[in-house]
Amino acid sequence: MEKRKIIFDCDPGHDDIMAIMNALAHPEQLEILGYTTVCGNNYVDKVTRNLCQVLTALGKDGKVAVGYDAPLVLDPDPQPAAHGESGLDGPTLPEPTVQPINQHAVEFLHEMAVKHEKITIVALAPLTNIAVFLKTWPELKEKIECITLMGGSRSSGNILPRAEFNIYEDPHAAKLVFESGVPIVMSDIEICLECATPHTMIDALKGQGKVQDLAHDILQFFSLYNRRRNVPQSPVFDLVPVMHMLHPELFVEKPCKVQIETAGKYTQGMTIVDDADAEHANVRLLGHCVDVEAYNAYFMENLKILNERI
Ligand SMILES: [Ca+2]
Repeated sequence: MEKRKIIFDCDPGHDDIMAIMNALAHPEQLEILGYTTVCGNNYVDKVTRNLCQVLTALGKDGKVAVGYDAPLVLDPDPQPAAHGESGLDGPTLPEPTVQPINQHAVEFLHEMAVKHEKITIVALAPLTNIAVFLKTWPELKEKIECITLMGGSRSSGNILPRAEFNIYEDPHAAKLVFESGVPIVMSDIEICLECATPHTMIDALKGQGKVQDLAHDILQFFSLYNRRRNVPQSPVFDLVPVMHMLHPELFVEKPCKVQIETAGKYTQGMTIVDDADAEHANVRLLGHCVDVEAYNAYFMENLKILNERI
């Protein structure tokens, strides 16, 4: 099987790290060309440091290119309630020996798109970097196999009643990306909730190995919100796009037309999903997971595989 060349555009972020760990477990399928960071869950210096610390803890190198520290138009809106003051509260992490490269995220995306025949962008954060890249070099759109993103919702929200954070944070960037014509795979709130991970599985990670211990500490913090509400599982949002690349057979895809609300007083960042207009579809929506048990079994197995490989 030919390896898929991927770039993570991310704001780590507890769930970003789970996505990255699962991809790192399968270098035979996914070749990580690098990571671009962006302001999202927290400011870009914090999320970049978090990523570099985790890569250091895993003994992994990687090209980390720092991106924008604010959305295109709006002001940053960090989310310490969800991710803590650091943007990745919970685990104890080493001082990073991995350091960002001396190249802006958008320049790095450009270089990779020029250099490789096809790249896939795994977008786990507000879409600021990607929007600027597409706007600056529209001729390189055809080099992007797809943008597989965590963002949006059909009828729910996690920042507003009808808006998901990544799209809400930079709706102008999202609009540019969704209207770009580049193939998009969308993992929205609903599919992420469907694939939520039982807290019993998170608890059982402790003592299984170095990687599992780190994942345990990250997920313990991330699951506090639901644990306090006596909900027995938590969504690990950003993991879904990676699991879809590794196991597409687990998902039912639906072609949809998706438009972005940029200006609504109550609906900033709302994704208007029209699943009745396949003719004008700009998105393959992951509409349903056919085997959530298998999904979470693969999740745990991937952590084990990564532990054996570091
Ligand atoms: Ca994220």
